Amino acid sequence: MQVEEYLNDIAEREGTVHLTLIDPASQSPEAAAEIAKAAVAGGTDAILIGGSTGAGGVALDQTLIKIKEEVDVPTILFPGNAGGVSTHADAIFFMSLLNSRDINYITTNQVMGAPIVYKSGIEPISMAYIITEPGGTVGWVGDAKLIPRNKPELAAAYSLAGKYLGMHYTYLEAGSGADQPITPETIGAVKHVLGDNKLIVGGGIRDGRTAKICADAGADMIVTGTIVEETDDVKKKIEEIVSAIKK
Ligand code: 1GP
Repeated sequence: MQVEEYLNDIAEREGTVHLTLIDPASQSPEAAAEIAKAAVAGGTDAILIGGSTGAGGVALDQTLIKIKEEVDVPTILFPGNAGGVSTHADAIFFMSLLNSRDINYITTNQVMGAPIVYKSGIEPISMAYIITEPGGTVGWVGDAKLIPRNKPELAAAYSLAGKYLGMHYTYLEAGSGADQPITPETIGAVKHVLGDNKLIVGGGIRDGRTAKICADAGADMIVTGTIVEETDDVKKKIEEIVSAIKK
């Protein structure tokens, strides 16, 4: 089954998808594979692989190879730039940072990466990427004109533009390690205009309660990354979040 269909099917049947983000720059490929294995045991639906800095090249390829030896769920690239493409993944979030001030993050990296994706046969999943305050490293690197936390209508307008441009998914990002996730008001306003188009929410989600607030507000998919790097028990932590967001 295609990865996009796999994710959409889970969103329909189980209410919400859980995605575990692993940054290849944060640990060895072997350690990343152990995290992925524990996250899958905890109920995560797919592994996202990417990061804003140092997340390409040999580290990315080796991390994917080791993860695929340990888990059967799809591996999806979440690239910070064209260097975040690897032929070892199953799919790629083929994304444009809609609120960047830098054309490199809106179209140029996509132009550089597209021929590699075409030749590799990995599945592109078109996605609008929108960063809100506080934005973190990805907001700085991507030169995003951060959407204020109290301006849901701006996030909704960006999301609608992405939908009208034909993007299937919308990713609302608060930045990895954000002190607070996207507000329920913003999530609700965006989901309202997206309708059946899928909404991914990430950044600053650290527990089941917060994940459930985001899911109840309208998120179809929840991404967590920092918690798997910080916790001593990845399986238990992912179980806590997955059990809070699934029907
Ligand atoms: C970052 O949204 C993801 O791109 C995940 O954020 O690391 O805060 O879970 P966290």
